[in-house]
Amino acid sequence: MKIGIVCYPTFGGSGVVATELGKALADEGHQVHFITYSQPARLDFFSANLFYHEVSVRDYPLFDYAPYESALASKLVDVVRFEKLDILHVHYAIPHASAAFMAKQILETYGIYIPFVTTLHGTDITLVGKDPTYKPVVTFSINKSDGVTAVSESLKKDTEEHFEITNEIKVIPNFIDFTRFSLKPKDHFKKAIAPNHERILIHTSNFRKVKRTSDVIRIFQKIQEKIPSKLLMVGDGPERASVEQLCRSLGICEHVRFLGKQDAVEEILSVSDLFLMPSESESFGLAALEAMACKVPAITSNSGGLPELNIDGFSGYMSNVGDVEDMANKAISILENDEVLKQFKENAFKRAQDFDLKKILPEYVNYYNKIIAESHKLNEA
Ligand code: GMT
Repeated sequence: MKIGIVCYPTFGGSGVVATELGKALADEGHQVHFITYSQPARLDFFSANLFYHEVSVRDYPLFDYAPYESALASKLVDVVRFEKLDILHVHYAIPHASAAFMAKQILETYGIYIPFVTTLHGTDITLVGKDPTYKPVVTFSINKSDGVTAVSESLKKDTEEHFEITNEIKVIPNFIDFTRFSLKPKDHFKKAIAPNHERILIHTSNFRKVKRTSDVIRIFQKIQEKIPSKLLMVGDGPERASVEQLCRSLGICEHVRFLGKQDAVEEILSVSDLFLMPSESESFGLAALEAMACKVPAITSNSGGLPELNIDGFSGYMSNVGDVEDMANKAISILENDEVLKQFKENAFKRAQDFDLKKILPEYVNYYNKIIAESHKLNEA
């Protein structure tokens, strides 16, 4: 199959899923074309089946806002025509689904009929998409997609609740590649972080408000009062400065390290004992799955799709959003006993295996085949 993938090429979850999916499809022999405005963060190697087409937006003094959506649609038309793609798969509805729809319409004028699949990731629905600024376009482009997938049942439900959806939404959960995410021997790094065998807690995110990063610090402070521990804060974003300020005012800076954006997250996860994700909303929680794959249990909120990933009392624990006290107590109950911690680590790994790339990839391939077959039927009629 020849597949075009559109995504945000950044460290965000949707871009990571899109890139990992494309890489896995290419490994299976499919030809995969990434169409984005810059090289995706995890696409930094050569593969015979992987192609990258950059969308460049021409600036002009008239434009206060450069028309990225038009540039993307034009690029899609070009790539589909000349690379003879079978299907387009766009990740994150805004503005990728509407650009794909426009490209599809233009391509029909050339006698080319290409179906497109839209994958909803979370904030494209729960935060940005349902804002009146974008809602009519998001609703329209979801309904006009030839296939729609959501990364959790919760996101599917949210979408159906907040938009007038006439299309069937298929849930295909996010996945993990165990060849990359697994426990790595990094004892020297562990010693450097926790020289006195302190427990190591970790949070990875884009430090947006929705991640409640200040809750991470407050949970850690409570844990630290009971159990000698260190906190690794991985990632960067708008909340970083205020979170650092909070550490200073709580007087816990010496126990917290801000590592910024990191490529080899799996190595940092490998030295960690517990993952903290107190998010306000989380359609799936890919970062928690990455942690679990490296045998790191997770303390998460129970919002959005997190209950579909984290099994309360098994792979970690869940609490209500904002219940810092409860999250800290549950973390302590895991960390205070070596045997309990060991068991939770094994359980987290076991749970992560349910989302093994090898299990989820065929779901996408089968879905593409179904959508392509339906589209052929429709266009022959
Ligand atoms: O979490 C973010 O802010 C990034 C965002 C994205 O679209 O890049 O992540 C969303 O998609 C991820 C991959 O499907 C999910 O694992 C995250 O839960 C989801 N984030 C939210 O719903 C807040």
